This record gives sequence, C-alpha cells and structure tokens, in this order.
Amino acid sequence: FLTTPSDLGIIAVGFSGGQGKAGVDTAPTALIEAGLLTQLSDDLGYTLHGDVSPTASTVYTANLPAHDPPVRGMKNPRAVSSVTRRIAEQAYAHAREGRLVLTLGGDHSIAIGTVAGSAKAVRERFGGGKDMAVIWVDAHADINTPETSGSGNVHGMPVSFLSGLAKGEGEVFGWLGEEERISLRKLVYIGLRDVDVGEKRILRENGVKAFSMFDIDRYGIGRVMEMALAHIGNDTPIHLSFDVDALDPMWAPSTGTPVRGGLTLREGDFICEYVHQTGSLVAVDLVEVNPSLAADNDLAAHETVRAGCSLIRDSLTYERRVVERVHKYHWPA
Ligand code: 6HN
Ligand code: MN
Ligand code: MN
Ligand code: MN
Repeated sequence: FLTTPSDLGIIAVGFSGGQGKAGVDTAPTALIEAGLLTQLSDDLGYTLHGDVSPTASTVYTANLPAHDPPVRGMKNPRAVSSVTRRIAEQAYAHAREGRLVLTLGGDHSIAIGTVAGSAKAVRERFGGGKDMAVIWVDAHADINTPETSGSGNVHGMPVSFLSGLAKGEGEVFGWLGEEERISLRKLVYIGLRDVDVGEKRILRENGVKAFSMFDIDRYGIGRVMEMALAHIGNDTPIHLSFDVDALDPMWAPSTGTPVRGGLTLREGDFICEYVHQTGSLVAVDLVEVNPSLAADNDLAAHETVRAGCSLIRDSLTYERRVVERVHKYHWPA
C-alpha cells in the first residue's frame, strides 16, 4: 500500500477576489520565476502536470461576472464561487489521476476549491470511513460565516463553507455538495493569533482543535505537531492549507493581512516537513503571497516568495539534504 508517487498536479491560481488588495494574483508567477518548478522536478524528482505557463493562472479570472454585487455581505460572491468551482474540478481531476496536488494562490478563498476537490476525491477513493483531515496553518481562522464577517472578504470564510457551517445557494456556492465537505472534527489549526469574536465562538461551540502561537510557545512546535497528528489519527489523508501570513512578518512581510508574533521560517518549514513525513499528504496550498505589497521594498517581496518556495519544498519532502519522499495515500488512475 505504501507507494512513492512522483506525479504532482500543479494548479496556479492568480486570483485576488476573496479580499481587497491587488497583487496576490501575481504570486504563482513570482514563485515560478523564483525557480520553484525546477526545484520540484530537478531536486525533488517530481513529474509535474498541469499548465504552469505564466498566463495559465489568469484563466481563473477570465470571464468573471461583470456585475457582482454583494450577497449576504460577501464581496465578489459570484466571482469567488465560479473560480473556486473550477479549482475544485481541477484538484479533483489531478487527484483522480493519482497525483499529489499543489495549488499556488491566490488569496485564501481559493481553498474552498482545493479542499472541496481533495475531499471529494478522497471520499470516492477511500470511502466514508476515511474522511480527509485538514491542517490549516494561518494567523487567522478563516471560519467566519457571511453573517459573522466584519469585512465581507471571502478569504476569511473558506472553512465555514467547507464545513457546512455556512450554506451556499444557487450561483453563490450552490455547487458545494456533501461530497466536498470536511468534518470540523478532523480540522486542526496551527499558528492562530488574530481570531475574530464570532470565530472564537464558532471554534468553542464546535470544539475545533486549534494550536495558537501561545501553544507553540508553551509546548514547542515539535510537541504541537505530535498533538496535531494524534488528534487527526494515523490513518487519515491530509490536506495542508498554508497561509504564508502564519509566518512572522519578519519572514513573510509581503502579505495582505500580516500579524506580528508569528512562526519563524524554521517552524513553518518544520510543520511542512512533519506533515510530509506522515506519508498521508494528498494536497498542499500555499496562499496569500502578495509580491506587490512591498513595491517600495523589493527585498521584502523577494524574501516572502523565497519563504513560500521553502514551505512548498518542505511539504513535498523531508530531511532536505537526504531528499526522502513518502506517500501512503496514492491511488492509481
Ligand atoms: N486570510 N478575520 C478577518 C476577516 O476579514 O474575516 C481576516 C481574514 C484573513 C484571511 O488571511 O486568509
Ligand atoms: Mn491569514
Ligand atoms: Mn458538487
Ligand atoms: Mn488564511
């Protein structure tokens, strides 16, 4: 059952409609120009699939509805819904081909698509008893419902739609079905430090497992990862959704909603290596890199892109110099 697939499906999503700041749509190109794909193919030995041409990521924002007024306070609701629907189909299709799925965001609203696609593929392949786990690494919980959100930005809501706490309807997330849902019992947060009042209530009422920066200081990242994986269980496929703002702005300054007091780059890399090492990883997202927010400071943008490449590499391998890969949940097409 233990296999070492070398096929990686890549989805480049230059999309910024889940929040208000332009520039996050250029991240896939910036990551690729920094040499990410060469590192994945030449250094780590993956065979890459998917259109990763510089213009590919723009297809997700082509043909978006011209008229897209708020729905239940959500901004750009139809655009986010149609883009994430396409991503879900892409992620599902890659997974069905037996590929590990890597998605380059984009703001975090795109995880509605990536997680939905993974959840559906895992459910089909392994059956209901093996619902997928999600490890959400972020300064924020991204679990606002449209009703609790103060900003109306959908990048603060993906987890509520994915878990069914918020229900979609018609052209705004009506496509999200039971088969794409995740269970809040198999969700684990790491790195939280800026959680809204309504989100805290949701986390408490649903008993969601969350390791804040306090827990990381208290136990250390090694023990936190042990506890996180103990909660998920040994035998569960994992989708890792990594918001670069989980890192301290010292390491990742070019992001839309930075919060000080975050993870060191090494702690972020450790999380990725640790998750990879379980062999249970089925998909990775890297989101919220926004190179243009540091236009006055090229170094800041460059450092953030570099941090993003490092996190991705480490989620796809471990013991960097030894270059070992391990994959349990691989399925043939
Ligand atoms: N992210 N909780 C805030 C909101 O607008 O709902 C911030 C969300 C940030 C989202 O960083 O992916
Ligand atoms: Mn965040
Ligand atoms: Mn569906
Ligand atoms: Mn986020």
